[in-house]
Amino acid sequence: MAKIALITGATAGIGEACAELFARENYNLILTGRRADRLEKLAAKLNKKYDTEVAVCAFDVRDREAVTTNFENLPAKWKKVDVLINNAGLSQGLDPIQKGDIDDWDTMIDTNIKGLLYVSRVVSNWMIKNGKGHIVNLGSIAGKEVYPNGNVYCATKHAVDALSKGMRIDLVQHGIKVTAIHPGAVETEFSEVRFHGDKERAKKVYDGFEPLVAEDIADTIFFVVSRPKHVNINELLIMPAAQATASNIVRK
Ligand code: NDP
Ligand code: 8X3
Repeated sequence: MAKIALITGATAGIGEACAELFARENYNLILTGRRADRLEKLAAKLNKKYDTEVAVCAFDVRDREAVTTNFENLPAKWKKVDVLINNAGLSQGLDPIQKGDIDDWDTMIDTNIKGLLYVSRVVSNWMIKNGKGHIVNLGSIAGKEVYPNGNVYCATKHAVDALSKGMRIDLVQHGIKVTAIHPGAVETEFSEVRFHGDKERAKKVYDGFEPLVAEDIADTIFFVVSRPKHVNINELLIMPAAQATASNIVRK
């Protein structure tokens, strides 16, 4: 029987690349995100290209009720999730703490921390029932370091780091592995979202050096979940070769 991966935030970037790779590797997929049209298009493409089965659930991870209802309404066969990729997340704004937009702060905290928790609460119980599973949380270099004006985004990713450690302790007795992946700069829609749709400013983030691409992270996640049963990679920090720390990037 094909394994099942549940990927949050599959409408773009790292989540979409994971969907493509896991489909190629014969997984059936549960894909989530807010943009239903993108989910439908991706599902149709993967279904045709790889003959994979895809279930889509369009909802906002900040909506606790929607998370629970969408997942609990899935047919029983979809609840045998082998891999959960907690990827949905975002940054909004890049301002000093005294000038930060409080709505942006709420959005980041509600999505990156609370959304991840709502999803994990449901799916970890399915995994406990199945006696196995692997949860992969998307942290960030921002969860390991703090950079100027990164304040609240960095705090949410530090929380993901702590939650990954906590989840590992709580779930190890149930045969569930937990891994945190911490990427440096990956060129996706991330910066466009951070700068509220300002494409010019977003592009400049990646000028003059070669950033990671979403497929690099998908490859890494697939590597992590395909280790032998007795092996777990607790966490993995992956950076562009030109980036030494969160703010030290060699630009040519
Ligand atoms: P993208 O903006 O390209 O993709 C983000 C995904 O998250 C989209 O599919 C989006 O879907 C989904 N998402 C955002 N908010 C919500 C929400 N409220 N409800 C449901 N889904 C949501 O960014 P990336 O692929 O780069 O980011 C993926 C993860 O990787 C994030 O957690 C990010 O913090 C992390 N990361 C990114 C790095 C980078 O440099 N790009 C580096 C380190 C970590 P939709 O809008 O359709 O809801
Ligand atoms: C995304 C990478 O350096 O912009 O998490 O925080 S960074």
